[in-house]
This record gives sequence, structure tokens and C-alpha cells, in this order.
Amino acid sequence: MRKKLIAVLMTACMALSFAACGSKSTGGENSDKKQITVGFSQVGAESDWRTANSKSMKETFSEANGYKLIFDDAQQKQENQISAIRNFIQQEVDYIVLAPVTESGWDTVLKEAKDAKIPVIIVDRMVKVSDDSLYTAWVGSNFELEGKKACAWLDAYLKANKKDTSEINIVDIQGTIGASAQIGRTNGLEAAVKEHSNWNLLAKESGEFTQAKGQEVMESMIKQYGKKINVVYCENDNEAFGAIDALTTAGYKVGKDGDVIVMSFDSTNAGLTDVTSGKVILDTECNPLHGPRVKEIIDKLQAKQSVDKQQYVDEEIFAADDTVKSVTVDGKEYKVTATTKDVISKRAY
Ligand code: GZL
Repeated sequence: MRKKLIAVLMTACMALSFAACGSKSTGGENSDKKQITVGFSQVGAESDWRTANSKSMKETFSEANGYKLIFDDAQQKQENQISAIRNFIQQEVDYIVLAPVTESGWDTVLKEAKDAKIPVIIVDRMVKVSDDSLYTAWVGSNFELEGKKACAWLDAYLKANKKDTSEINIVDIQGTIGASAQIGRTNGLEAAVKEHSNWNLLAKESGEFTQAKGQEVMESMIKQYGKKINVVYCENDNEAFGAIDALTTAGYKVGKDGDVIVMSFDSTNAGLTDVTSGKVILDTECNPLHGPRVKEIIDKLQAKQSVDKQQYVDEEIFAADDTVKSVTVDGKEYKVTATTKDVISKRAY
């Protein structure tokens, strides 16, 4: 009898285990991978750079790639970013990605994310927090280096054109005040002005990284300084587009042999198109394609691997011509690319 009972029980167990195997997911290769939910708080849609950055993030964190992306556009307002982060916490996302509009004011909400055990990845601009364990990793640009590279080019360009002892009057159309990109690019310029006794920084004012505000600020600087202005230092391409419109309307000849030269940052497709015409004499790259870089960080975290706390992106310099072939900043040489339509066609944004 006992033997019979054991045989019946063993048969039942075997039947159950076969049934369990049969119930395993029969989906595709990723079907047994849990979809990863990413909450992304984006600054806004203020510039061509930002559009390219958002596109890169949306293309990377697609459903086909195994992600659910919750994308929030903060319209350049920090309070909207803080609400978005709280919303992501409520939704218990797997990761929070923050592109911070400005550097300060994040401690409280990042502490809430830490308490909820949700890793935070900072992208593009930097946050200044009292405790850097409030974020897991940052990936972005070295904005002060961008400013230094641009000013090293200006120094070399003026020397090549025998204007290195002339009085050079500069105006700075700054980015959003308090954003790392603005802080770094302004610092780069101010350091260079200090090193050149013949360079005068006539004025600096925020163009908020937008074309409309860039034009408005340029118009007021033209009213104040007129043809005294030799160099317009725009802290992004969209401000440069606005400044060029204002200068052209006011009768200035913009470019190498004109009344004024315009420098810019970002190197977007539209910005480089203006470089090929000489309207923008120099465009220092700020690469927006952070989607794959953030994905690499998340993939490592998923695999329980360590990640770099800070990761800087390598960036180029694009000039209207090859007067200056390279610049050296802090002992490192950076090649300058003379920009043509062919150069633009080979770039991803
Ligand atoms: C820089 C980025 C800046 C760009 C602007 O990394 O934060 O914001 O330079 C953008 O075009 O608006």
C-alpha cells in the first residue's frame, strides 16, 4: 500500500513540474526582461540643442528597446521639474533622469527620491547639492572648457589678422542665469578678458538661450554701444540667430571682413550652416546626444556594476575658415574644423 501511495505522489509531482515548465513565457528574447520605467525631467524646448537632446532621449528609451519613458517638459521652470520628480516618485519609476535648468535648489526633492530608493541620473547641466550621494551619476559637457576653447580661438584669430594689439570690445549674450552652461561659458570669457588688457567686456546680459530674447538683448546693446562692438559672444546658437537678425537689421555687416564677428556654442545643424556662410565665425560644440550615454549608465546599474560619478563628453570646435588650425587650452591641443556643407552632412545633429 505504502509503495503505491509513493508512486501516486511522485507521478503527481512530475505532472505538476511539467505543467510549470509549460507555463514559462513564450514571448520573444526580451519578453522575460522586465520593462524599465524612466522618468525624464527635461528643461524645456528653448533651443535647437534641446530639441536634439530630447530626440536622442526619446529614441533611446523606446518601448522597442525595453523601456517606458515618462517625458516631462518643464518649460524652463524649476518648480515644474520638482513637481515632475515628485510625480515620478509617486509612480515608483525605476530611474529618474534630470536635466536641471539651473544648478541650485535640488537638495529637498533629490532627498525624497533617495528616500524612495530611486536612482537619479543628472544629464547635461550640473546640480550643486550639499550631499553628492543625492545623485548616482552625471554626464554632460565641460562648459568652462568650451568657453576657454572659444576664447583661445579668438586670441589666435586676432593675432593672425594682426589685431592682437587693437582695442577689442566684446558683448556677452549669456544663457539662462545659473545654468552650468551659462556659468562655464561666461567664466571662460571673463578669464580671457582678464588675460588680455586690450579686450573690453562692454556688457553681459541673459538671452535665456532663446532666439527671441537673443535678438532683444542684441537690439538693446546696439542702442547702447553702436558700432563700438567688435565681437558678440553668444552662449548658444539660437541667441546667435537672434543677434545676427538684430545686427543685420541695424545695418551691420556681420562676418570676417565686416563690422562685427559673432561667436556661438552648440554647433547644431542650423548653427553650422551659419558658420559656412561666415555669419557665425566660430561655433564651439556642445554635444546633445546624451540618450545612449544615459542608457549605458542605466544598463550598468541594472547589471549591478559601478558607474562613474561624473562623465565628460569630448567636443570639437568649428570655424568659418582655417585661419586657426588648432588651439591649446590647459596644455591640451584641440583641432579646429573649417566648416563646409560636407562637414555638416557627416554630423548627427
Ligand atoms: C548645454 C545646454 C544648453 C545649450 C542651449 O549643455 O544646457 O541649453 O547650450 C540649451 O542651447 O538651451
